[in-house]
Amino acid sequence: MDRKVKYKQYTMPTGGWGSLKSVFADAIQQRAIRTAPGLLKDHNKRGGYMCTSCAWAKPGKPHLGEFCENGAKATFWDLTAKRTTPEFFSRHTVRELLNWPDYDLENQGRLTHPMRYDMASDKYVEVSWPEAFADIGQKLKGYDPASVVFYASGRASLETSYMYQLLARLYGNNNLPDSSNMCHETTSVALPQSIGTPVGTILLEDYDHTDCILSFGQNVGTNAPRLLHSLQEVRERGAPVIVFNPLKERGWQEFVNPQSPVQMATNKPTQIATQYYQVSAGGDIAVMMGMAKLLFTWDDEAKARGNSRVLDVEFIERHTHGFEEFEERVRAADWTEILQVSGLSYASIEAAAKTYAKANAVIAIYGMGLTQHRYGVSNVQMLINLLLMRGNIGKPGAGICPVRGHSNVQGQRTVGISEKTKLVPLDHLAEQYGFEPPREDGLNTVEACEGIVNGSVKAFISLGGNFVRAIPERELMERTWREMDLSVQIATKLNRSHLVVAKTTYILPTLVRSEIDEQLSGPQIVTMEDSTTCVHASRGKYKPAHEALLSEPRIVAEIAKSTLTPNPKVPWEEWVNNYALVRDAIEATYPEPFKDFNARLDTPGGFPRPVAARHREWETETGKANFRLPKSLCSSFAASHDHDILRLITLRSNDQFNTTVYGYDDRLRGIHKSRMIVMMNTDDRIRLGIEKDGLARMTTAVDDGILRTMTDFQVIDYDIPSGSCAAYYPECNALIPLWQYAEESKTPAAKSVPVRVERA
Ligand SMILES: Nc1nc2c(c(=O)[nH]1)N[C@H]1C(S)=C(S)[C@@H](COP(=O)(O)OP(=O)(O)OC[C@H]3O[C@@H](n4cnc5c(=O)[nH]c(N)nc54)[C@H](O)[C@@H]3O)O[C@H]1N2
Ligand SMILES: Nc1nc2c(c(=O)[nH]1)N[C@H]1C(S)=C(S)[C@@H](COP(=O)(O)OP(=O)(O)OC[C@H]3O[C@@H](n4cnc5c(=O)[nH]c(N)nc54)[C@H](O)[C@@H]3O)O[C@H]1N2
Ligand SMILES: [Mo]
Repeated sequence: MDRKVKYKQYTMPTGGWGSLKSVFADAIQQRAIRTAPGLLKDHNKRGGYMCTSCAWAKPGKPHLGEFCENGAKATFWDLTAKRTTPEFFSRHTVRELLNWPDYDLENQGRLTHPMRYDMASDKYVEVSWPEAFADIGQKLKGYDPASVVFYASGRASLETSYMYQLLARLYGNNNLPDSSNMCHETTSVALPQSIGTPVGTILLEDYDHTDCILSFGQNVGTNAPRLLHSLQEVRERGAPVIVFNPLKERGWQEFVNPQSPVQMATNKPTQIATQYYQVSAGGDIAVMMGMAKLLFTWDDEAKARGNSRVLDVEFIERHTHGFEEFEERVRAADWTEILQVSGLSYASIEAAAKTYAKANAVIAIYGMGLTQHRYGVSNVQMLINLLLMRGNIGKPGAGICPVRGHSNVQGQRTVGISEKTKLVPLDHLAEQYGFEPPREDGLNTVEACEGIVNGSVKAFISLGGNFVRAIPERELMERTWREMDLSVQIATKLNRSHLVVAKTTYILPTLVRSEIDEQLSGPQIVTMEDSTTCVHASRGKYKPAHEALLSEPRIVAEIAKSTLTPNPKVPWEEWVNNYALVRDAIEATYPEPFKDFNARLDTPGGFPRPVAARHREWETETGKANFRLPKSLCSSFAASHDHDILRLITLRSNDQFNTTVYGYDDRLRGIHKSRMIVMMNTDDRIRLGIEKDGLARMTTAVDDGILRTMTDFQVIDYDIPSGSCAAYYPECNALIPLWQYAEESKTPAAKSVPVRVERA
């Protein structure tokens, strides 16, 4: 191992000077100040561009600097002065580049020219755009449509995404997996069954009215730092914040707002969590079951004494379905099991339930800690049950708040990027464009992987992302990926998915959102939808990294034109000349959510899409909000009686955006200089015979005939519940079996991989 890890618990608040220092270091390293003068002043502002990092809401009245440390980093890496040119590719074979770490690949900077892999020299060579499109079109024409996958990572705009889904459907399939399949797909399955909407119900202003926050499995300081602005205000009003997370994440503990001169001068942090509980990985259903049990007990007592009820009886009666079965299940649940699975004490669960029961309007926030488990759907539905018990949906200051990932991942689903046909208005598309769309469901991420493994997927088009690195089962996937016929990678920076080549592989470089996108009708606007369903316009401000770059809509349109028989109703060329026409087309397909789309582009704070559950209208089969029974008390794989098998959580450091690794420091967790670490409970480490600061090997503890093992992890004694351990994504993806995913949603269960950890 070349880098010896340094670990020292971080005691500074999130934000504050630590954050500013890190932003400056990054700006200098990427030399972005030179390429983008006035950097960040237009960030997330009306008339400016929307951040390319996370999907958190953008307020109607932005702060002077409406960005966070990680949004700034993402922007510097987009606007870097560094370039990955044809000359770079002529100097390095793909075999050589395959040995480079993710950090070094992306740190070469922006891709500048379309490139095609040349097997004879094992290098990428420059190709002209027309030649690339002609060849891709030619090849696509030759395949059975069922054997082609159109993947999207959640960054592309609503305009590009709409064009892309139409391309797939005109081509003849619904094979439109996207990054959300690995992420909040669990949400998209769980919420419609419970409350009849696939998205969260809160708007940013609900944070002004809430009087309690519940947080499960989300790391705010790293993955949605601007949400801390709202949380800080909630805390300043004195409302409690209850956090459940196996790790003591700094962002949920203390925050110094870099926007506040007083706080910066005094360095006096706002305490965020008022109660913090280190639940075991996979223990959340048990926690919520315990809380629900207590609510019933206290409600019984209130009823007996003639006091006001703990349950919102009127809401339950009028708005919900399935309450009796739920009540029965909760009353029957066994405390011993609840405490064992959750890893928490009775007193802790009781204290959390007490705070919850006192509040009139509660927002429940959650992230990958709930969605990426075998029973992730039950995790989310149990959280909804808890909210429903006290009428915490559809009133000001209350609701469910899934914190989405990529900046337009939610929006891509809204405009038709979905493998599930029931979510797409196919009849409408058929009429609008005069064609018969394919009616069978397409492949999601896991099914696309299965298709690659069994050879039925021949071609893979990737609209952004780093699929090979983001998916589970690395070894098998990389091996079988090479058997594919065609891989087309629309990208901004070099990553491993470009280096694991198919028989024919193209890299097609594109603009980033903060760059000026000049087309025939002038500079273009694109749009995206945030985590709270608000749609924002984004205008690029900076000169493109290279004149050879094409925009994403242009690339999608050119692939379409070279592949499909011309259809006069689909004006690819006019759309690219003027994206406002694509927005008109989106409005025609989705008249209600996108009414007056072009006229509403600059609504301060974005314009919200309608969500019926916000008004207590339930678009479910029962016409009510449904209490749903959890499949198990433990959301992870069957509780093992073998104490030597730990549950591995694979998560993000503070220095990465998914597979884009910005550096080797995870400042907020105090981990520096290496990502090859495993955070362990000291008792577990000693029991397993691993010395302090020693090296460990991790092996997946499943019995399916495949050996998945990785070595050279440096062990860190960390404050994490016994039985759980944590290490970084994407390094650990080699340990995750492809078949280990959430039931119903097929989201890979990246938060509870059963592993044996041994001395290396
Ligand atoms: N800077 C930055 N921002 C990002 C990203 C990034 O990589 N970098 N990625 C974006 C994307 S695509 C997404 S999806 C989001 C992801 O943002 P998050 O949802 O925050 O995802 P993770 O970093 O994977 O961390 C999940 C958290 O869940 C906790 N956890 C793990 N298992 C459990 C469990 O069983 N129960 C509970 N209660 N907690 C658990 C972990 O300790 C961790 O704090 O962030 C987005 N924003
Ligand atoms: N073990 C484990 N695995 C996980 C997760 C986990 O928590 N644990 N999280 C999962 C989650 S939540 C997600 S969302 C996926 C992420 O999966 P992906 O979305 O596929 O991966 P990213 O790392 O976000 O993709 C980064 C690449 O996107 C390209 N790119 C960046 N910006 C643009 C752009 O504007 N346009 C285009 N065309 N390309 C661009 C760059 O070339 C960059 O290299 O990973 C999943 N995998
Ligand atoms: Mo994600």
